[in-house]
Amino acid sequence: MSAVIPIFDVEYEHPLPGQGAANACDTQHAWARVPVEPSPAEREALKGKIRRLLKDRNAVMVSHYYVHPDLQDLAEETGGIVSDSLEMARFGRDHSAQTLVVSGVRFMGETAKIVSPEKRVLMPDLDATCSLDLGCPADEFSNFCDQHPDRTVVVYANTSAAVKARSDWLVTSSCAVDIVRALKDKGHKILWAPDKHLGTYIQRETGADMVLWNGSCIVHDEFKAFELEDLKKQHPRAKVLVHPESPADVVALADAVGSTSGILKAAREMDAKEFIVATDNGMMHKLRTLNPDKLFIEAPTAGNSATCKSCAHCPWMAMNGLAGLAQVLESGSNEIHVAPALGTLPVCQSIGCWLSRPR
Ligand code: CIZ
Repeated sequence: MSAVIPIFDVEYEHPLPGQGAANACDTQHAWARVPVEPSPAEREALKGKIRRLLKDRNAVMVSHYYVHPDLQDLAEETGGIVSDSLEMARFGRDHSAQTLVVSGVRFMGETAKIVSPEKRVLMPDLDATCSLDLGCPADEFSNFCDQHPDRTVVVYANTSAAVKARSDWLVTSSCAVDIVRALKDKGHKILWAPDKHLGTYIQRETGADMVLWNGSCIVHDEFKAFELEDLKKQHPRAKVLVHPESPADVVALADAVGSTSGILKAAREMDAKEFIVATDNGMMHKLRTLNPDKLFIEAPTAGNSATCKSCAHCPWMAMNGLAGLAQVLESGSNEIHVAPALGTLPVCQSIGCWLSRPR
């Protein structure tokens, strides 16, 4: 008999219609079903089955840094990759396997499919979503763009295929600052979506004229500056690594601000033995395995006397499990489809980033 999978209520912020750039939001509810941890024996059996099925099905695992350590280790051990969404898509495109099994959230599967339209892209759970994607519905976003026809539309990868298709440029946090700076130097005014904190950070770094969609990531939005200052006092030698989806007062306390790959690089290169890390705690696995001589501490997500909501881990990333992975490999179910009209983003490799179609 299969175990009952608990369903969690997840709150996220949704900009009120017509007010994408203003501060008005309402709180909406979504859900996540997070598989129970298998027993050690079940875990080994599932891993063995997945290894065998990957070979039988000519498939490769592509996992994000935020998913369960088992799915990260298994991806690497079987010739796949653990990385950010940009590298996941590129790796999938360049690999000879005809089936990609993407462990992450839905926009990552869609992006992999857009970049590799001829391949089959499967995901352990197609309902694994993202608050940035949910908080930026395509029709509302399109209206917002229509209100700003003079602006170049730059969107973050954490969006649906339909929102991507409405954009001029598509970026990840690893290249957003460079792309917006280059656009600003060419005289463009920017419409940015959906993450307001990342948008604020890019605006400060580049000085570009930007209007921002008012979305946020439920994980990064929860990091707390006051408590982080306290933690820094307890670890005076620790360097603080912050993802730019975090609030500006948290970013202001950082020794290094970076995307997931930027945080990994900073941890490797900085001359320190202790780090406080403000990003999804799924990253800790890679940080710790690559830097066994260094100490990594999670940045605080709960205020004084308040409890955390996401507790630094995305509930939708947590929907990826070994059982789901084995099941989709066996059955070929949970395939990602992107409507052909939405899936035509060309990939610009010369500057190492994604660009969308010229207008
Ligand atoms: O693009 C990604 O993988 C995400 C969600 C974050 C990052 O910083 O890499």
